[in-house]
Amino acid sequence: MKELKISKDEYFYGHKACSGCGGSLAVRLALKALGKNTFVVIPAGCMSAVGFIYPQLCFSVNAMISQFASTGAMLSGVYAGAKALGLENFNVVGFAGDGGTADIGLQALSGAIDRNDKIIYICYDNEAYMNTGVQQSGLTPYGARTTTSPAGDNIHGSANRKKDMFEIVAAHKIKYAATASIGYPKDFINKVSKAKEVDGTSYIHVFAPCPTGWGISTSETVSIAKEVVECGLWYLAEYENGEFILNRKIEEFSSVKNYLKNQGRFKHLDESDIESIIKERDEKWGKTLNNFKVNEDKLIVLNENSTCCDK
Ligand SMILES: Cc1ncc(C[n+]2csc(CCOP(=O)(O)OP(=O)(O)O)c2C)c(N)n1
Ligand code: SF4
Ligand SMILES: [Mg+2]
Repeated sequence: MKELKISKDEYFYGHKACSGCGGSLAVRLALKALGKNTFVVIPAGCMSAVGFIYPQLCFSVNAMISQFASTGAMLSGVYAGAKALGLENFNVVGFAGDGGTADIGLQALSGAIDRNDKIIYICYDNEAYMNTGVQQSGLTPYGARTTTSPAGDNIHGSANRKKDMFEIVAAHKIKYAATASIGYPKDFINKVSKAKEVDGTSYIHVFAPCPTGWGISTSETVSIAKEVVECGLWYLAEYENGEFILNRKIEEFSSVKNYLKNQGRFKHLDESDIESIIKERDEKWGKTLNNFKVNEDKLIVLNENSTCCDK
């Protein structure tokens, strides 16, 4: 049984995120894994809006806001600057939303992976542009209602399919990439700890529900982030040394319908919409995920016996 030690130190607290915000939990947990010698870059989006309210900066590590499109470029710049100052043993991490990653920030991320500086890029995926009022992004799933993909008699929410961001990043032959979910916090922390040791660029894509934009109760964030993995619409995986590894193989999926119908953004979906989502899930698992090597050993979530202090 693996034992995971989670630091009691807090590096992101007093922020103004909505109750139950999955993105803020992702930032908090990742910083526990990275520790105090960390530089944080956050582009325009919810995490910068809720974390940098003068005079109540909510980071106890160095943190700065980048332009919306530039997280990858700024991470490289911060890394170069710290090196030029002669610093050693530091982490440089970016936390960008799904819009900031899969849409407007994609080229900067791609360039950063090419440069292969020792930086960590974390995409907290709440599946829409939340900070500006829930607009559809390239990572909004099929059928989700947003303010730019409304639901009515003729249109049933987003007609687009979620981009395979993890695979897009892996196609760059990055040193280390992983998917995670805040429903599996130990797995997520473990992956961030692993990224910290990578001698080059790493990328973690963490599923992070948003009660405000999704129409769920604030107490359901973690259970929904778990359910999405159990029903097969999200997956826990790694890409390392050119190999794909699945960290959680689902023998029997839980109900996709239950997952969708618990969320206001999917309430309008009819049976044929749900069938189409299930078909797409089965194709993804059939063509891609079932071909990944399986190593559930790396998934520290099934045993809950962890310690809560790194002293
Ligand atoms: C160049 C530019 N275009 C648009 C905006 C407006 N803007 C600020 S935050 C944001 C949404 C960010 O969405 P996402 O990256 O998914 O993060 P979230 O707000 O969901 O956390 C937008 C469109 C901006 N700040 N800069
Ligand atoms: S709108 Fe969503 S992502 Fe933004 S702070 Fe609130 S819960 Fe978090
Ligand atoms: Mg978003």
